[in-house]
Amino acid sequence: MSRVFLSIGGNLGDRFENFNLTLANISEHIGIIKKQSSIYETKAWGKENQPDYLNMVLEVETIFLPEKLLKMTQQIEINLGRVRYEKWDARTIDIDILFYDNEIVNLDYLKIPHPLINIRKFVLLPMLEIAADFIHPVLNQSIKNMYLSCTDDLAVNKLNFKNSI
Ligand code: PH2
Ligand code: MG
Ligand code: MG
Repeated sequence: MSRVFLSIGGNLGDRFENFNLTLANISEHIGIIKKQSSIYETKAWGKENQPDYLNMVLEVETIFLPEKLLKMTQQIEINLGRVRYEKWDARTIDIDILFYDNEIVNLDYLKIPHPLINIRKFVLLPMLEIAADFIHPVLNQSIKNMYLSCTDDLAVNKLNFKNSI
């Protein structure tokens, strides 16, 4: 069994329903959800003039190896109606592999840890809630330290119905 952290994000369609369906798909096809953060409403990062996102982070126990896990997350994105146009465009759902145990993967199409974790508050804040002491295997810093030194100033607001989905 491997311990993975997944970031879920989406800003198109019925965002809450898309999160519900994504969590159900992850439980059914990928593994046991051990922890889930609250849902956060966040300003679009990297590209302006988009609807606000919902974001959350999950800790999942899975038997799948990284490349297979990527395929499964991509299939769930497709099931949820995701269409890819350009980088950082609005989307119904995005599932990113943040960490896979302490492993480092450096393929063209898959980088683990996700390369942008330390500059995105919409990832660090939800992850801080469920795994503050987890150490980034490349940067050798805890989530808490990365959060405290992160200069991203886009709003990340916790919604007040923790774990209602
Ligand atoms: N994902 C992106 C680009 N920008 N901004 C927010 N707030 N949340 C996201 O999940 C997100 C983003 C590319 O994956
Ligand atoms: Mg992403
Ligand atoms: Mg992605």
